[in-house]
Amino acid sequence: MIRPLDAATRAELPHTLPLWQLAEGRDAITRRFRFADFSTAWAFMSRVALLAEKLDHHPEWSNVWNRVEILLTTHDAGGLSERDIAMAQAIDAIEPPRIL
Ligand code: H2B
Repeated sequence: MIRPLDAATRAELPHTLPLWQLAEGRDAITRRFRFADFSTAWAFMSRVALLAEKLDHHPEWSNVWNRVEILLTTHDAGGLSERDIAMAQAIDAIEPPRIL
């Protein structure tokens, strides 16, 4: 079992992860990405997949052609945990080519 985020860390989320939003109706964060085309979106997803395996933390996500939507939450914690912050920061650090 992983501990859920404490209240102070949660309150700081807009500053810690300014590119992510709180999900509606879930204790989760989301970010939407848009790329030049499907191939670029898929290349990005491949990198996220490798990160997920490395960090042992897996996104809920979807892809429609050049768009990718990622939702992060920690199933073992029943909501947000430090693992989601670490994963979001790792995703944010992926180099371009990415968002248009
Ligand atoms: N990913 C996410 N998002 N939440 C988890 O609780 C989680 C995971 N748990 N990836 C990991 C894998 C766990 O199931 C394995 C056994 O470490």
